Amino acid sequence: MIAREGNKHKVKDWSGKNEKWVKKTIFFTRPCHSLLLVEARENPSREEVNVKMLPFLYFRSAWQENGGLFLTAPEIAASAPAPIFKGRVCNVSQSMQDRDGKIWMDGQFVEWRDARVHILTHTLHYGFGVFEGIRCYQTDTGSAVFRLTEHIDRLFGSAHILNIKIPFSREEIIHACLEVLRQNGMKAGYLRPLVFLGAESMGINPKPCKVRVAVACWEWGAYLGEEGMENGIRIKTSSYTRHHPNVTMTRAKAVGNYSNSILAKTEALTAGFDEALLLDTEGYVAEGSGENVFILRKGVLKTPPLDSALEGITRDAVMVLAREMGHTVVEQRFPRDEMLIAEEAFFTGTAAEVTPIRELDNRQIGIGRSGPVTKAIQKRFFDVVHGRDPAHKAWLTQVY
Ligand code: PPE
Repeated sequence: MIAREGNKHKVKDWSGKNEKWVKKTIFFTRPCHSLLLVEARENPSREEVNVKMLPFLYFRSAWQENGGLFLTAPEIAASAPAPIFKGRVCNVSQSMQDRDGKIWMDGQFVEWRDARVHILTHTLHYGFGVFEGIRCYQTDTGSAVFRLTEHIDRLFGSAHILNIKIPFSREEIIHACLEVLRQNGMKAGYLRPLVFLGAESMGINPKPCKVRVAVACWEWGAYLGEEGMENGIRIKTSSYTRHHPNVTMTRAKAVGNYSNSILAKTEALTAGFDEALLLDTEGYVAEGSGENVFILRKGVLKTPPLDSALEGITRDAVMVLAREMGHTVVEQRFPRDEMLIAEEAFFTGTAAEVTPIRELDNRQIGIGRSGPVTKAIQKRFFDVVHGRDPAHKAWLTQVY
């Protein structure tokens, strides 16, 4: 039973035995997974936002008894007082390991909570493995995965670059991706295929280790926040340089490459920005920690060549769509000062989709919010992924 008095709510704690009053209680649900109770004190820091999972039945009765104080994450973003969440609602999430559902591992489905590896797993120690990130969207005629074949081709290409032989065929991995969505009843979400080395042996030489493959899926909202998607994000030039192709091979979407991304991302977040902009070894703009970058400069769309940036599949889609829309698109190096005086800028990525950039290093870019070209490309992109554009149906693989 949840009592309400003004803006205070009486809630049971995790054990269900003790009751206390909290200032603000917000419920939201993530279909297919457990439900969340977010309990926030007035003006807490982000770390103090206390996230607890409650059993489904408790939640359902709480919801009924409470007359529907039951919000989705975007609704919280819209309704929560700004100081409580500081626009970072989508970063409040439950543990990845403690969920209901199924994960595909080495050819079969296992219970979500049983999808474990041994602590001496080679990839955990040396960061040698490859992965993918793929999105599934709802369309008018059911759910569909965006550019599934291209993602699986890149996965096999990444493994080939690292000399890892995937013990499954492309068709088998494609089937695993579709089936994991079906087994979890997921209508829209993010797919994560991972190729990693097992725990057969320690030491740098990976040869004795078995190559293992997993595919998981989960709900993933706007990667850089709903607000960022609408109005643009603030980014900071990183003190970390993007990979040189002879240091880690950048065409591969390799696990180990992400130490560089994590360093850049955390540096940017700590400094109060939303994302990092990494420069290449020559000092030219390369990409974000998990996104490719575009600028509009003197009416021309520019994106850096693939010297050190990942060969993004969204980047490719956006180049195709922008050209169809009549824009000139070039793959050309540009320095960060050119980005400062660009008319518009945006990031692309599977997770980030098309996210406008409104500020770099505390300088406004263009009008300081999402510009007209970015908006039009973003709209076209969302039309395509949601199956509203017949010209690009071939990019969609039907799930249901
Ligand atoms: N660069 C990097 C470094 C990168 O990680 C991504 C994807 C891209 C560019 C864009 O590539 P594509 O998704 O094919 O358009 N980053 C993935 C991982 C994000 C994460 O936080 O995990 C993604 O978007 O799925």
